[in-house]
Amino acid sequence: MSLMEEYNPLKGKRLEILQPDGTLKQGMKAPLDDKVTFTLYRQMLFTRLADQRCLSLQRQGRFGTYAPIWGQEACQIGSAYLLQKGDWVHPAFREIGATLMMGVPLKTYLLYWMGNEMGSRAPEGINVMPVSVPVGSQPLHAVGAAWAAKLKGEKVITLTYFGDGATSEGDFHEAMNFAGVFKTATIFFCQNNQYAISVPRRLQTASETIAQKAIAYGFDGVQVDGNDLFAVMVATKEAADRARSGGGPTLIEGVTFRFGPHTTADDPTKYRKDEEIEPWKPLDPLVRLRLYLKQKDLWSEPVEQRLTEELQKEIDQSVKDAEAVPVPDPEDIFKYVFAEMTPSLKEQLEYLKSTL
Ligand SMILES: Cc1ncc(C[n+]2csc(CCOP(=O)(O)OP(=O)(O)O)c2C)c(N)n1
Repeated sequence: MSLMEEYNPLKGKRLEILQPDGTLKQGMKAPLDDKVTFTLYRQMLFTRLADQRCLSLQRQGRFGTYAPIWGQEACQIGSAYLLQKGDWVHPAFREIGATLMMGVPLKTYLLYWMGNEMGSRAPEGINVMPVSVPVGSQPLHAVGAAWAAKLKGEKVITLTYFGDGATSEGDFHEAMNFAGVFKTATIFFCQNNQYAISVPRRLQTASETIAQKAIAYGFDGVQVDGNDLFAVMVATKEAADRARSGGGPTLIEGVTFRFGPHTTADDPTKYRKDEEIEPWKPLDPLVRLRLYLKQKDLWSEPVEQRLTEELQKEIDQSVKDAEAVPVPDPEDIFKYVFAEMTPSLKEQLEYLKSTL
């Protein structure tokens, strides 16, 4: 029986492998050897530390705004790790983990949030689309790109990330429908972090799971513990194998929790009580991986300290490099919309110039 059959969302089952105490669920195997597990733990820690730095850069006025990943590292690192050269990531706006995992330099990612459009350009050969702020728009792009690749006979997968809130957008349903009909090689990764700004998951949809929405579109969906790196990887591997072999799309719902604010412009204390956050703390994706690695003598406090120092240095350098890039000309914001500026854009540009 395939994983997707066994974990058909209508059976009410959620794929879990690595338990919060760091042990494997009975009968389950780790999908990775210890060396790679450690490397991915390091990547998750890098992401968390970089995320914390982004928050503090915003608080110091050195960033415009920022949408923190805090808590969702396993969803992104476990899934992006499984992509191959030539595959594409279509992110929303919270995807620092997947973006860095794909090989985009941290400096580039920082530039985007510093307001420099050069931050939207991944280096040649690293296929990460720019941040997509309009909620739910990027699944359509991912399906279109996968369909184009299919028509060209290329075995390319597109992996798109979005939140639980995005599943209420028409775009999401159009993308799912199109992907099902044309059997595109798309992995839809919903990070169900329980909230769309202040709207809780229970007010988002009457479906019991988000994963089950795939069934209506004629393909498989699976719900996984999104704080469990191993479960995310096993589900993504099956989805990727299926997509690559022409079997079409898959919807993965990673059940997780956003520990931080929606963005730096949000105050979650207005809609979320501490009692709600507490039960999620022991489920933290980094904590359980640490416990797992500790049992194997691969993690200890001194190891964590050494790693942290090493990674903080890398982050310091990236911040320095990003801040050394000249601030873009405000006129640039008018330049990339049309080949030739429309009269109203010209008018707005003149107005902006008069105020500078
Ligand atoms: C089309 C559109 N509507 C509204 C917004 C404002 N907005 C930004 S993020 C967000 C919530 C998104 O929630 P979800 O999809 O669950 O992702 P999360 O932020 O939790 O990662 C909203 C409503 C937007 N950016 N785009």
